[in-house]
Amino acid sequence: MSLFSSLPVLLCVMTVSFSNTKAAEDAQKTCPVVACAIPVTNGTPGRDGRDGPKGEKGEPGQGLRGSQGPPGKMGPPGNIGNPGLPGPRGYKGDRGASSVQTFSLGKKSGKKLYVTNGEKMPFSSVKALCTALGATVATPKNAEENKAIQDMAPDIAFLGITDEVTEGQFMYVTGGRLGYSNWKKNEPNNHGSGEDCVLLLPDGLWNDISCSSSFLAICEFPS
Ligand code: MAN
Ligand code: CA
Repeated sequence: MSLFSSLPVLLCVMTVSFSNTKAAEDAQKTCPVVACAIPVTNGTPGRDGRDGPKGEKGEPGQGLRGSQGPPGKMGPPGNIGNPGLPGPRGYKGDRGASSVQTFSLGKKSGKKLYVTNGEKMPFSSVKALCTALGATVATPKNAEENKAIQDMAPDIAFLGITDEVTEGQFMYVTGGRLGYSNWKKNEPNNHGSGEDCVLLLPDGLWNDISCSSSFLAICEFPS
């Protein structure tokens, strides 16, 4: 390559490399215009270079924000949680139904004490109840006791007398034949399919009745 052909290129490079205006002017004085004005036939443009590196993320846009989309689908259920703490202590419950505490004291007659819980039940239950109390079914042995039971009884009650062992032969359930009775007129009549138990009616008179029917339970304590 000759010096002549390489000079314009060199000078032009010098022209654009000056950053100082004064120096650039000086360079223009020393750089013949003709040198940079040499007609150059441009070649065809080169191919595009490769893509540069990715730029930084831009600032958020200024446009209006769109409306909120619909809710997404429900996710899967979570794991079962731990058991909770024990709850507070509950209120005290009601008193039981068939406790000795529910009996009310009856009237004393001589040495006897009569008690009732006001419940009606078959004769077998009356016997079981009085036995559980350490007592026996109320059994008047004379007119005074009969009156005492009549006065404290709030309703028709069973007496501790039956003819279950021998029909027509009434006896005390504690044993022994009757020494006192107060039958209503035409009683005992063993009505219907049979009546082996005895009721004390509100007027103090007695009537035989089925032992499976339910009437008031009255028990008696000695002494
Ligand atoms: C009537 C009379 C009584 C009998 C009762 C049975 O009152 O016949 O003798 O015990 O019925 O319900
Ligand atoms: Ca009868």
